[in-house]
Amino acid sequence: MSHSHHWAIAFAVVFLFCFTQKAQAGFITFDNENDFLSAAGPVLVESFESFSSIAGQSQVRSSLSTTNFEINHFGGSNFFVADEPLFGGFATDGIHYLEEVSTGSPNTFHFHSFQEPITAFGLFITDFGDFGNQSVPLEMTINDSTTLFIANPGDPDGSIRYFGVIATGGEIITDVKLTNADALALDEVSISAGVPEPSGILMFFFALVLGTVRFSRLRLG
Ligand SMILES: [Ca+2]
Ligand SMILES: [Ca+2]
Repeated sequence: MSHSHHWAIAFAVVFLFCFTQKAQAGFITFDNENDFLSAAGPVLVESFESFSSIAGQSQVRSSLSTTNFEINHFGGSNFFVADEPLFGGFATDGIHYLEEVSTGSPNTFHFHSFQEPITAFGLFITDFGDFGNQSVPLEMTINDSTTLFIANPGDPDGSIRYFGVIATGGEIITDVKLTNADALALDEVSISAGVPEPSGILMFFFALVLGTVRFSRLRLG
């Protein structure tokens, strides 16, 4: 196969990939922190270490104002800043994290009022899916218009998972709602830093294309 054919394959893959991503409403999801961070580029991380906690769950909140965004909570009995592992929830960085007090149908963390438009949002979720209404999935709704499925209940007590979303094609993220019907915990909320450049995500796709071409050579060459 000639070199021109290899380039034809590469361009076809890029074209099909871009086309497919547009069809998916401009959002790509990740369940691996390293993959998310590689594609997102520079991020700001909120680990909740600077927020005071009171041992146990005596300081219940319905909102929290962080440096770069606001959090509101509705459903269930809101949340608190925990400073020790409780009920299966735990910090993934430092010792502080956010812990929902009780189950609800649904329970929602609402992230909004980002200081600048963002294109990437990711976080660690612990202790999802071991309790509460087992018919309600874990979902993330972006800009009140696109709902992304994360997982069905059924994870064991003390489980950990990562979820990240990156906007493509000029989309921005202004509003994020994380909904479930369990009492989950979260930590390390990462958002893209500053006005994004497409280079990070393009390099991620370019690596995929190179992998495809190399595979073709091995198979056909
Ligand atoms: Ca933390
Ligand atoms: Ca739970």
